Amino acid sequence: PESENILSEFKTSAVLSDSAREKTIFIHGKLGDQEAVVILEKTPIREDTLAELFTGSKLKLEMKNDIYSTYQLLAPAKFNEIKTTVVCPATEKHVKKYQRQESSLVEETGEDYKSITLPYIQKQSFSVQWVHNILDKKAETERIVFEDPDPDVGFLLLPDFKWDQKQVDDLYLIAIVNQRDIKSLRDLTSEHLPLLQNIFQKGKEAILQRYSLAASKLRVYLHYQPSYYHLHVHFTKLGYQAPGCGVERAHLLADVIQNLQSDPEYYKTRTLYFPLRAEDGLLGQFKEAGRL
Ligand code: M7G
Repeated sequence: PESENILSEFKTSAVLSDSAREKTIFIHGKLGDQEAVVILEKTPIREDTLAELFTGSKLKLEMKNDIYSTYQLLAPAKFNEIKTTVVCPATEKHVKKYQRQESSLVEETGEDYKSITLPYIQKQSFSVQWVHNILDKKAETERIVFEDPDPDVGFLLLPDFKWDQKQVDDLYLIAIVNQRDIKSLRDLTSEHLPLLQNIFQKGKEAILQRYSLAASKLRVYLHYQPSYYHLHVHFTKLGYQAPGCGVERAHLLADVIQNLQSDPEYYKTRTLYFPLRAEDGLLGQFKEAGRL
């Protein structure tokens, strides 16, 4: 556990977005001479710590009226933790990813994918170095929840970095496939059914074992477009609205499997719909091609 505070050197240049309801703030700034994005998030209040919270805190009365009263609860330091994510050095693309922006829905035919999207993502997408570090056991090794080492159908299951693993209510894991050349949903054909079925089956079993959460409580899906073009599957708790996970980008793994069973080329040929943010370079490419 690192205790040095790199953030004491942080110089804020702009608030990219914030939400009082989600209790988050996304900040762009500098750490030394490097660009950085810092994300702060107040963590949920956990039922299993309530007794400790109530006995260990001080109450400061704010107002009282009839049967109503409001207080400020002065809780011990450990209850005031703020989950903090630092991206440094951050690219221009990271800054844009976290900026509040208007979105437009794009219609991408199989042809559009080949002529517009693919050339763009081949030169413009986020590095997947962090994914390779996980597969090569150079990072997050102690966080691995389940591993199937098979080179074709194997994958690694581990907590998404959005989840602090303190409570199951906001459970969020990702399964990263061992194969390195599957970029996204668009690359999937019926050949990949054994891989997808393996992830679905073993991922659910591993989550039941580790977190006692039944398969019927899970939302298992892929994003299209993803941010990172190395195939991965999201496992979240049903009912948890993970930030940045709008319905338009999500494709349920169960549906993906069925679609490939009925048409081996389903994801190569179908028109797919997804939102792109105003500043996303890919949106510019669709506009330039007269597809928007
Ligand atoms: P995505 O659908 O490609 O992008 O999912 P999104 O972020 O637009 O949803 C990638 C997932 O990987 C997201 O849920 C991220 O929170 C997660 N993720 C990203 N990074 C850089 C890391 C990381 O370094 N470690 C872990 N464990 N998860 C990450």
